[in-house]
Amino acid sequence: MSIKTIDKKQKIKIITLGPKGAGKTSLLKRIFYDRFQQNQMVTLGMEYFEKNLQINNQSVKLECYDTAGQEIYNSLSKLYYRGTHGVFLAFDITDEDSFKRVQTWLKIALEETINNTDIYLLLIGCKSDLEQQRKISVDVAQSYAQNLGMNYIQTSAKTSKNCQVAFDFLCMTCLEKRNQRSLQENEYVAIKQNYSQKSRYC
Ligand SMILES: Nc1nc2c(ncn2[C@@H]2O[C@H](COP(=O)(O)OP(=O)(O)O)[C@@H](O)[C@H]2O)c(=O)[nH]1
Ligand SMILES: [Mg+2]
Repeated sequence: MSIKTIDKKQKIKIITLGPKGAGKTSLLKRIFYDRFQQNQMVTLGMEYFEKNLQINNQSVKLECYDTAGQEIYNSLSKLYYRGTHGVFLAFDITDEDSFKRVQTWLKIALEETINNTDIYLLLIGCKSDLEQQRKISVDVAQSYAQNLGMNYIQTSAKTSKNCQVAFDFLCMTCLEKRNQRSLQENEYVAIKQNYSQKSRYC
């Protein structure tokens, strides 16, 4: 009889959140297809990206969903958030309004996910190549992120700077969180089993 190895592929779901024009779709297109369009079309309908990765010897299927137009109405279906492990929370560093609106987005996301602490949010300052037009300083964005327990990374989909770094960081953190949780669950089962074994001898 042969023993089959079952490849238990972990699934990680990542979504983008943030105001229209922040640079969300461009960031994902750079990460997944290594390309950039100066006049990126407004996303219509949900866009889906997928990648199979090997992280720390673990097979991971990464599923990424991009908001598409709905951000205009600040309302996304609960389905969009369901099962999410990681979020690219994006704003445009050259636009003050974009930074204000990303804060509203965060509030909505926290309400929708009922403060699910398993979800990891990464704040992204997009368009870092436009340094001359910068309106939001690194300090302001970083301290906003820090106060809320998030990390902050600046990216440029145009030059590709930090796009892969942000992606790797988000994936690694999500996987670590997932592994920690399953470890805790296993420990809980082990304690429960141990307890019920002991109680039989009482
Ligand atoms: N210079 C520059 N422009 C960008 C960058 N990322 C996005 N854009 C432009 O900003 C606009 C909005 O980008 P898009 O990805 O559609 O934003 P979304 O609505 O958040 O998905 C498009 O015209 C993009 O070409 C970037 O890193 N640098
Ligand atoms: Mg878009």
